[in-house]
Amino acid sequence: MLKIYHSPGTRGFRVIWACEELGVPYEVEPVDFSAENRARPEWRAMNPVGKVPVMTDGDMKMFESCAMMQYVLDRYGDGKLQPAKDDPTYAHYLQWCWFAEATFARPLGEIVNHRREFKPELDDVVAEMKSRATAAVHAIDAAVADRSYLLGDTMSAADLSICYAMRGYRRMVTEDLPGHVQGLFDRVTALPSYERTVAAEAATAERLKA
Ligand SMILES: N[C@@H](CCC(=O)N[C@@H](CS)C(=O)NCC(=O)O)C(=O)O
Repeated sequence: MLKIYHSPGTRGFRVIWACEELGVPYEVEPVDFSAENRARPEWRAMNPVGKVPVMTDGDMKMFESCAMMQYVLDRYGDGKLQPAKDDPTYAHYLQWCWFAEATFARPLGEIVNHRREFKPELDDVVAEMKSRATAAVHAIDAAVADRSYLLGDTMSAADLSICYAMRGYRRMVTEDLPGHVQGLFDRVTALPSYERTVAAEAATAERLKA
């Protein structure tokens, strides 16, 4: 069984969401997100840079949330949520999956890190990161101007991954999304799998409190 080591509000969300949308069984192992816990040698043995999430599947252990999503899709997805490799949309599928983390979530992560580590004296850095994240949102808006999902009429894991990061954007930058992006976000977060993922997060938070 897949085990997702997750702290509420963090990137394990997109992996849980993919499992929920595919109906792939998984269990969540709650992780205390404190810097102290993530610095422990036991956690460093799970994730060598002290971040979350981590996922295991039997003896296999991996970190990097988008790679986890892709693993779940390839191994257990039965061709769902991604185009076939010879499909004309495959290149853009890869593009948006990588964009979700490397280009969009990255400046959002830096906002969190700068606020936590350096406090307000780095306001200029935060403003720059907000502007980079906003440029990413405009790129997504243009991409979905003539379609329901990033690849056209069919939703893929790229939409889930982008909309996971969009939650952070709405929290940290603005809830006021450009129109096409708002449509994408509304469609994807209306999925029952989204609600189940939010519920899994809440249950994880409760377990950490207990
Ligand atoms: N690219 C990595 C990023 C992992 C990451 O930055 N996780 C955040 C939580 S969402 C974290 O652990 N931050 C703590 C830190 O960077 O100190 C992934 O997608 O798994």
